[in-house]
Amino acid sequence: MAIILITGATAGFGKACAEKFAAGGYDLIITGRRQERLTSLKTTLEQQHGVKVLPLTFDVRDEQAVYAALDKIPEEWKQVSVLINNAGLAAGLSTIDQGNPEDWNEMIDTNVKGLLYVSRAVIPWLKARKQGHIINIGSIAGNQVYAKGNVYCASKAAVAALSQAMRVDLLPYRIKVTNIRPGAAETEFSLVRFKGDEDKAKNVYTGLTPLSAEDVADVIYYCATLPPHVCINDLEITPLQQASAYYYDRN
Ligand code: NDP
Ligand code: 8X3
Repeated sequence: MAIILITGATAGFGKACAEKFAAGGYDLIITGRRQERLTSLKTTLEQQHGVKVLPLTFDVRDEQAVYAALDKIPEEWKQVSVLINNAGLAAGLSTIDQGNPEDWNEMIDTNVKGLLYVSRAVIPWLKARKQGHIINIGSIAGNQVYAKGNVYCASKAAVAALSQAMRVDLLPYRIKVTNIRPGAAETEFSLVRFKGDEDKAKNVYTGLTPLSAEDVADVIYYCATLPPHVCINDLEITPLQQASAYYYDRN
């Protein structure tokens, strides 16, 4: 059975993807920084679905830690079919002159450089087999900049550009590349953005039925299970009440 590697599987989209692919019978490599969550998810998914799950704990911003963790896994685990580059975050929401450079670094280091490091480690495995699929989790914010989103939006614009670049560079190897661009989805995303402020996080979804992590995982699963000759290059998904990054129809 094929192996799916998911970064950021301790919460949100990544965890929902792990559950969805495990239910489909796929073996999984799940990664994140919160080891206890990975261990608990491994136990649950192995018991519920009879699949094999390899948890790897590392920070995607740490280039050497990424390579050390991925290079040392047993050869049979390197037969990855799908890499889901999902680990990411928004930190803060401020005008461009007021933003905290530490937040900027965290977003660029995670959303852009972390995605590059993981891809650099995994692409040789896909190339060797002349098959595979890289699914990058971008955002609607990568195409449409909203007020105070500046650096987060820029990081996701970079994910869009890198997705196109991967698609072109990996074309001779018949490796699929998909950029998924979700709109508002209620996960731990806003809690992280507002540094644990639950009221601010809840307020993002007021008057709105947002996407759930499971909605997004369903779409990712669809993209990953199409026939071998079909590739979705780019896909935007929003709640019905969100027409763009800035137009909402709230109750
Ligand atoms: P969550 O906060 O629920 O999950 C984020 C995941 O990323 C966690 O598993 C976290 O694991 C992991 N992660 C974050 N930083 C690092 C790091 N430095 N190293 C390793 N893992 C890391 O958010 P979502 O599920 O919503 O977000 C997933 C992706 O989707 C992100 O790229 C986000 O930008 C994007 N997105 C989210 C949208 C939304 O509205 N929710 C919409 C569009 C895109 P841990 O903390 O354990 O390391
Ligand atoms: C997350 C979606 O629009 O809140 O990428 O930035 S948005």
